[in-house]
Amino acid sequence: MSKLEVTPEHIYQERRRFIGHSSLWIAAAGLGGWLPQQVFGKPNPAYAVDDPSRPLTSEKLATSYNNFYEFSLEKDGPKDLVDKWTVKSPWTVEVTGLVEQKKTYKLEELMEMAGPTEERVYRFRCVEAWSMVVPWTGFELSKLIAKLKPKSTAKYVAFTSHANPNDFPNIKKMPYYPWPYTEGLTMAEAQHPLAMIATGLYGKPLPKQNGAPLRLVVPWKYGFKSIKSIVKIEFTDQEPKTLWNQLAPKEYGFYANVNPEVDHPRWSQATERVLDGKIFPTRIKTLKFNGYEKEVSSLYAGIDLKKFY
Ligand SMILES: Nc1nc2c(c(=O)[nH]1)N[C@H]1C(S)=C(S)[C@@H](COP(=O)(O)O)O[C@H]1N2
Ligand SMILES: [Mo]
Repeated sequence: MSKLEVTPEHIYQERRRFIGHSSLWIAAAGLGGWLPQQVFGKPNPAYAVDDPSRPLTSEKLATSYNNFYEFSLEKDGPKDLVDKWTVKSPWTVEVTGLVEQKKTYKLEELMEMAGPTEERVYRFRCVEAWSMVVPWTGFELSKLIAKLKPKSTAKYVAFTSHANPNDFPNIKKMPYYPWPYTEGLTMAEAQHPLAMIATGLYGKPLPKQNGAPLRLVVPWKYGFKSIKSIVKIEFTDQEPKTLWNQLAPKEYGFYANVNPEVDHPRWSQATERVLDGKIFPTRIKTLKFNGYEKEVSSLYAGIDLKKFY
């Protein structure tokens, strides 16, 4: 990747403004009531990354360097392999478990319940020690949870990804993985205002390789918590099993909070490689809770983060 492929923030902002006022808006409006809302969610200035050492990642890199193991273990695999997958419309999400509004919902219905979408620029840090800064469009998970009315006995929220082997080729190639991809959060984490369901990226509908049509984004945790292409949300009183924890429990815990002081058994987490397309990527210091310490540390008061990694 050359430096030219990196979109400086102001160019991206210009483009966003242009899209906002152009005929594209009218074209998108014809595709269904919910689409303009999700694509053009207004930037929320309260969630910006104002740090010159962490510029916005180029859209090209964020949509071509992916972890989506159902397609491929290679970073550049998913973006091509997704072509054969037609995202089902309407997309449905089963809401089940310890919750009053148990039902299989159309994505449009969930979006209606959660209210208008907005755009937030978040830091995103993979457990493999690379990181990006990208604008997600979506809604606060807490807003949806409030409408779904979990029972007081619910302690966790479990998420499951789509797992049709005809859509996701690597499921057939690696049948010994505990598919479907699963993840989970405590109720307090899921209700934290930073936890987001994303339906868009860079002002466009979420690309398939980034987890279309909806994914979780939990910016203070390692990227693997941000599960893609969600088909099921379950409220439960048991700590949910997660794919990575089942595969390698000593390496990938349930909490997975970004923490420069707790190394992965096989590598340091003190620094990270900026996804900038350079042959020698910029290395920066990793921030506790990925820079969201002020916002989230109270969730973990008194908890030994080395033990609950
Ligand atoms: N279903 C599913 N969700 C997933 C993954 C995956 O392989 N399958 N990879 C995770 C990991 S390890 C990371 S770092 C992020 C990557 O998201 P991105 O490709 O949009 O950057 O997705 C997470 N969500
Ligand atoms: Mo990751």
